[in-house]
Amino acid sequence: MTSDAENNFMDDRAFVIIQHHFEISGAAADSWVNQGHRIVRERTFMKEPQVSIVLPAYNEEAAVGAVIDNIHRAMKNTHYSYEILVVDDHSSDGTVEVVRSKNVQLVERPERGGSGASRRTGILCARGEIIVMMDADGSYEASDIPKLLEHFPRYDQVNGARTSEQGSLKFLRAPAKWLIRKLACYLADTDIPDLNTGFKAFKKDIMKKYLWVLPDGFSCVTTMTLAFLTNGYAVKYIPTAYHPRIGKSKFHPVKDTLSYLNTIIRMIMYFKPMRIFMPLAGFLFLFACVKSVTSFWWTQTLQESDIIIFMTAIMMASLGLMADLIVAYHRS
Ligand SMILES: Nc1nc2c(ncn2[C@@H]2O[C@H](COP(=O)(O)OP(=O)(O)OP(=O)(O)O)[C@@H](O)[C@H]2O)c(=O)[nH]1
Ligand SMILES: [Mg+2]
Repeated sequence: MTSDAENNFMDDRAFVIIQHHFEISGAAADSWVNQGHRIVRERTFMKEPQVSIVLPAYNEEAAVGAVIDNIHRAMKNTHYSYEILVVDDHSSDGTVEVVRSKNVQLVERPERGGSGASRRTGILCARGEIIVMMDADGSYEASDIPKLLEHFPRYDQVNGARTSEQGSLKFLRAPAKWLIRKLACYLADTDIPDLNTGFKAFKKDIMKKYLWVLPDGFSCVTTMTLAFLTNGYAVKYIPTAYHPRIGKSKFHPVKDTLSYLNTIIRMIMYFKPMRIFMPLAGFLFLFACVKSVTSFWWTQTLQESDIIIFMTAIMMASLGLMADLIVAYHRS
């Protein structure tokens, strides 16, 4: 509760929720009941679970009930103890009522913050050592959760890589996603079969170190993957089905695609700056060489612009080295 990462989110109003959560998970389960929440199975609340399944939800009354039932069905036959946490963001439909009627924990954010902000809240409220995240819209297969979990503790993060694109506005989103994924693969220097899957499991302690970098919006899931990849953690992908969502999508094609792009650049700048600065410096250096030779050939002298491009290449390389030094210093 008092670590730096957690303190950073007090302005996020998550603090209120965490307080609330600790009340629930401590001895004061009665106060939870008094606040109008129903405890269906005490075990879920009183014992520390091994796995926390977090569902960010905004206006998902049509799907969230079935998603919760499917998760219970999938987890029932495993040896893991678990809890389900639904993080609601001031839904204006009946999401909260549906969630309250189920055997789960409901976390209500005091103000709407976005799916990423809700995921951060979910991470802070989760009691399990492993957190599973999925959408509350019925698009992911809850029956695949055990397949993600079986790769722990060997891997630090396991992602459900979708075998088909069934998202809303897929004709607009698919090419943009492909380009962004290719850029991310180059920058992170590894193959990423599905960069923005919302179906993932990870070790809570590791993710908590990177809470400060998780954005409020949809690109949060991309950031979670890149944070692990660029910091040398073991990330695995398993194929999973993806169905068209139930209910209305909250994804904004232009705003959210731009924020994905921004996220990738930001993550690489934070964790692997040389992957951006060095190719840029190399390109400028080569360009300056070719331009200088051409200038010399025609005018027997170098032009001012040739010197400026050389200097810019050197500055880029120096900036890359300095950024890398800062990253290395912080890691140490
Ligand atoms: N708490 C919270 N959850 C949100 C918010 N916006 C979206 N979500 C949830 O985040 C999950 C992903 O949102 P979706 O609208 O399904 O976006 P998507 O999965 O990228 O796109 P689709 O292909 O349409 O499913 C869903 O469970 C949403 O209910 C929000 O502002 N707050
Ligand atoms: Mg979805």
